[in-house]
Amino acid sequence: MPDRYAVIGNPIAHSKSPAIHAAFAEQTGQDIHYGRLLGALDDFATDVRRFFDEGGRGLNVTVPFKEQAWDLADERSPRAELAGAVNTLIRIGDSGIRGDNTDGVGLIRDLSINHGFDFKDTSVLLLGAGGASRGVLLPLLESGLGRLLIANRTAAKAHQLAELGAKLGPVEGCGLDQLAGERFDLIINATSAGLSNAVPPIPDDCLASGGWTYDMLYGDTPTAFCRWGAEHGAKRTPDGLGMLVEQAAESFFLWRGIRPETTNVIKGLR
Ligand code: SKM
Repeated sequence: MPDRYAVIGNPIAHSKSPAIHAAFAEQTGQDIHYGRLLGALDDFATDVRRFFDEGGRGLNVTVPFKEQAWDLADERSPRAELAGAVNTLIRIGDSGIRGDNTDGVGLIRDLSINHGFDFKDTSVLLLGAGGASRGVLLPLLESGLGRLLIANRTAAKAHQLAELGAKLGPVEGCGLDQLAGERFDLIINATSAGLSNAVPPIPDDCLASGGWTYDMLYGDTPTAFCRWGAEHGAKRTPDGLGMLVEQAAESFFLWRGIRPETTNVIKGLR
């Protein structure tokens, strides 16, 4: 019998995780089955406990359950602790569950290894102060960047998130309307504006010459924020598909102790 894993979310039909992990399993010769679970909006914890009670070995957790998964975990990694959200659950011992968050490391690996972005001493703008931003805060602060500015429509939320990271690295918060005169080497979109094909309202000239944009969202065609980058002279404009594959690779590593190859898996999803 293969070891069982799954991704749990609501909705879940769109998830590419089963295809990604099937590719990892085939490539590394691991005997696993990775499925999709539609979590009950009012009873996520029961679904998770049932999965593990029935012998499941690990879960990826996606929207809207990452904060509930954080609560449910018996122990958590430092990066999950700061993220306030968990996207990877791992069975420990006979009945324990460990929570981790692989989204941030996925972002950093995609940008630095797959695309060749050098974070050292760069000035980075992170758009949005919700769960997606919080989830990547610690790995961003550990990337070697010179300055991180979190900008959000409600400035107070950006300040709160910046305060969480302030002991760990050079981070500040501000309102989206306070960016005039600023220039960034990298602008990361962690808002969900793109889901309605919109772009956060930022100044036309806030990308430094040779600067990059990165959209955590992905799509079959360039996302609204990738198009914004291209129209504003960005040198490169990756979307979040590589991040999705890299966070999956990190989860696979946590579960199986093997780091899968990702380049061909990303290509296969395009
Ligand atoms: O954090 C990831 C999660 O592990 C899986 C996922 C998906 O399957 O769409 C998306 C992200 O939330």
